[in-house]
Amino acid sequence: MSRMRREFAFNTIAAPMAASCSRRRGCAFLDYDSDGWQDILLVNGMDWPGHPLAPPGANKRQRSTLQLYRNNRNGTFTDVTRNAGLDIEMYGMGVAIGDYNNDGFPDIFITCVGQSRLFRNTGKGTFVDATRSSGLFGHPGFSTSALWFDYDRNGFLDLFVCNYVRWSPEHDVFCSLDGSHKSYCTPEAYRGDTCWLFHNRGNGTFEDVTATSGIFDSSSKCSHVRLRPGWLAGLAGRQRHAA
Ligand SMILES: [Ca+2]
Ligand SMILES: [Ca+2]
Repeated sequence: MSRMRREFAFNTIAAPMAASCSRRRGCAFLDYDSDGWQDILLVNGMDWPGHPLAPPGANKRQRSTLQLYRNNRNGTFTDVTRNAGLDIEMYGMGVAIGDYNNDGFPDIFITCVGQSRLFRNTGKGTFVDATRSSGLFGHPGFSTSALWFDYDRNGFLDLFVCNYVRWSPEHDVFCSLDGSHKSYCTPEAYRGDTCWLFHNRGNGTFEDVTATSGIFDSSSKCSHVRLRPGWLAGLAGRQRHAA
């Protein structure tokens, strides 16, 4: 056996993106304009109301939105967030890409703290918020991740959404490592929350089938979801914390 070690090096090309993206969460490659070149979507959170201005001394709150970068086909990307209609603030956590209306253009589902959002691709380089018109509005949660998959094989992608724990600013729990200063709590400090399954009716709308499908579990604390290769069933994972 050769003892030669193969070493690899990667050059960063993300500096222009990182400059304005301090609250980065999920990200995705998608060819939103169907030109055959993968584009990049970055998910951001945002400050809570009353959060101290950053950087200190600033007199204006920094906006933090989704960010979409179009592939220029030459190794560079252009920020097209505003022109694409995605210049929107939210407490974003994750992203799932899928063509839920089978028009050939990938659509975007953003999991959020609060109301998650569905953005329909118009096929003209822009997106429209379809959260309400699709029937997905009215489901606030601590939604961490999501998955598109056709569980009933009717030809339309259905949507599985992971929820972490029951939490809101109004019902926060004080945890501390030193007995005085507030720190992040482990999931054990909170009640769980069920994941959701939304059935795609095939007409641009979804119905909540969480209960009828057997998905409902109010003790769940789900941080991520993935499909096992060759399996229809998804695998929802619980975040583990060291004791
Ligand atoms: Ca593209
Ligand atoms: Ca679509």
